[in-house]
Amino acid sequence: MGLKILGAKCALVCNPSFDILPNGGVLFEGGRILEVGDYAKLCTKHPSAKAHFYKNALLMPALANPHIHFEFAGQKNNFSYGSFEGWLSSVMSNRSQVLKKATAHMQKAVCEQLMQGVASVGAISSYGLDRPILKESPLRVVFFDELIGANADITPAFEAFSKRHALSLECQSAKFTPAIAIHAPYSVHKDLAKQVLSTYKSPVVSTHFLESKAELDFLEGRGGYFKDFYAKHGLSAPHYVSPLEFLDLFQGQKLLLVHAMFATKVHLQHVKESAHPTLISCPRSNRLLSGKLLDFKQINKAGVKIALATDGASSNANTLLLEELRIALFALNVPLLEALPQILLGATLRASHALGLQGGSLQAGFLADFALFGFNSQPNLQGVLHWLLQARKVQSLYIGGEWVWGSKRGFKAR
Ligand code: MCF
Ligand code: FE
Repeated sequence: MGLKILGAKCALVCNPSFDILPNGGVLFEGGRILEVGDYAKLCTKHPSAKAHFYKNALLMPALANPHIHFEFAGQKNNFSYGSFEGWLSSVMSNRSQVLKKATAHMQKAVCEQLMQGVASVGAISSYGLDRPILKESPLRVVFFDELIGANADITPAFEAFSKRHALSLECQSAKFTPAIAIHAPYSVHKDLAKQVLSTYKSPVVSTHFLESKAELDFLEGRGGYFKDFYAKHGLSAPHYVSPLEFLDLFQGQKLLLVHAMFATKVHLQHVKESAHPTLISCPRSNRLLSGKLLDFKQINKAGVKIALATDGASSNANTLLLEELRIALFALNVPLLEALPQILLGATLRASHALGLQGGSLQAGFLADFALFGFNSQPNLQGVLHWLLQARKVQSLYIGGEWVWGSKRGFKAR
């Protein structure tokens, strides 16, 4: 413990105005940031603090990946891509094969997050297989026990969920926050969702929403793919009168609304008025399953905050967040230099806020989770753009003020 100062050639504050500080620094203690500013000035003002300056580096709040399925980390070519319907059918037939080899792949996926500079994750857990691994990992975890169960007899699914969630609640700590995910409208009976959400308080709630046209057709009573789906799998169909009835499950909640590819202005307005949503966009997953990317312009226009995530290897090529951010930079329908802050805030400040954490920005009172990357450009927007184009690996990662990954530099007394 004790006061510490970290500094670097370029400090990316990740505040809403996207400030960039040349030779910037942070003063921190006990896992929280105390002050942010010019590194040399911080050192003069706090002579008792131990300090380290990273010369050719970029200092930023550690990244957050607010939506990832670790349990499916072993998925390589078991699931079919190109249409949501084909994907879901392949999940139904092949998921047990993928889950069999989960453990080693989950460990690797955790290391990959750290290696990318990710400190916080929103982990969607369908079975609880990832709980012990994430609990033991250095990551800051919001652990979403995911509810699935379409049958009208809700008791068995409620009891099974309660057992899993009780195990997660036992793991609660400063770095492990149990929470609830309602999988999707097509897989969760509304009475089951209501019972879970009224029985257990969750700091934030996550849900997959309108990822596909098939789901919109189903919710608007047009049949389509889901018409025969339930009978084919020996399940009963959940029923909602409209997408709005599903959204009403989350009244007053801090909500991670994942995908929302087919959400209309009316849906977005409704959820904005009834809950506190952040739309979590997973660009590669959306391209692979639904064919296209989210229309960011539309979402910005609707005034809904956006964060970015990788989703799981179940619907992606890998779970490397820096790669996801670059793809977003190339593909979004927003001018490049407007997209850059939006993307970086979407994987820091907004992602952390969506997870209910006070992190993702270099500001007093925020979590002392820092990522340092090699940086050879000028400390300005162009420099940051070139950094993102090239960034492959974090140089050092600190979580809760402690070094956890990469090269370890000693702080020196002065
Ligand atoms: O986000 C993607 C695509 N949409 C829905 N679900 C999942 C995604 N990646 C993994 N899943 C899991 C989900 O958690 O697939 C299963 C659930 O366990 C689908 S329900 C049979
Ligand atoms: Fe997902």
